Amino acid sequence: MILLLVPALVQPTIAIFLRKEIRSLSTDEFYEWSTALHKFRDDKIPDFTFPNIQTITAFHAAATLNETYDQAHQGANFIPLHALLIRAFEMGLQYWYPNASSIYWDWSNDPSAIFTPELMGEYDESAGVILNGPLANYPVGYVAEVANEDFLGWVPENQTVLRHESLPLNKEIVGRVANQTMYYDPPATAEMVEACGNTTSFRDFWCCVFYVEDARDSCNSTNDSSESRIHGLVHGWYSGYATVGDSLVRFDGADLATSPNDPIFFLHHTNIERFWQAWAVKTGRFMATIADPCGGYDEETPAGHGIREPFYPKIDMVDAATNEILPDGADGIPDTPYVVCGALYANPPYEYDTYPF
Ligand SMILES: [Cu+2]
Repeated sequence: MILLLVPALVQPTIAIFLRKEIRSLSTDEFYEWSTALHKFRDDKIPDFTFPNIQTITAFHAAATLNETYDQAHQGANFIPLHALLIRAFEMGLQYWYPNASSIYWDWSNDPSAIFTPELMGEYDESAGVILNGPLANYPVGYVAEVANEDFLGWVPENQTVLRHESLPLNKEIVGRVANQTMYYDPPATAEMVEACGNTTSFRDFWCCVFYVEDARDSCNSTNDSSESRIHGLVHGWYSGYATVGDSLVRFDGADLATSPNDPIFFLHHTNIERFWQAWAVKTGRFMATIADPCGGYDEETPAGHGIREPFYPKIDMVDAATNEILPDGADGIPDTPYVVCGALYANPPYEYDTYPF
């Protein structure tokens, strides 16, 4: 007799679709994906939490610039919050092109190879737009793009300073100058990624993937090494310097808050999400339980990062009863890392073509 071991949390109720590396898409597939991206940017989807990409940027910025603490990055929320945004981005694309998915960029392998006229395009620093290819004219010089109603609608009234103090809103910022010489090439290696696969707690895992100066305390000193800088190194690599007025500023994704305005953000973060899924398969799903679907998420995180603390701004996309992410929520309960883990970590509707460890 053969015993099939089925993890208790996996509920195979949703059709599983595939997330692929950008370079493994056919020309037609990437063209369709890009067309959906333009539509998601320029049009509006009715009855969807994020009617366009700009609103994802706005939510991300508002969470980042929360007056208590950066709720998007500097704590354990970093993983589930970005996974939710990646899934929301994907749902937006799928509205316009049902076969779309969140494609990823494996930047540990010849990272420059995607900034070509066939794929993500070359970038015009002075104009702030993508010059050629299917994404031609997509603006990545972003500040003007977010200073609109869609953006401000997410931001609490008392939160008037929306940006890091060194990068005030409405300054002209240039978005992407990939492969700057002051960065490693590749920005992070497959070995560094693999090291994250060897972590045995959720805390060590997210700390390994994420790194900025301010997170050092919450990640503790053992993570002050190159292995812990992966996410930020890649942002810096593809953004290079940002120009703010007359000066050059080196910053995360050019800006930690508004980085989703460059579509490469979603490919980078889908890759990060791929690590989470790989870790789930390798370790986490063994650790995940009904009571703790995040598999060891540490409650002792900075303010705003508790596993049962609602994301802020509040958002409702997860239907906790079915463990599904729906376009406009279903249960009326603000989402938390806990329910996102239940939907995406224990019950993802997608899988990847390859896993890094
Ligand atoms: Cu972010």
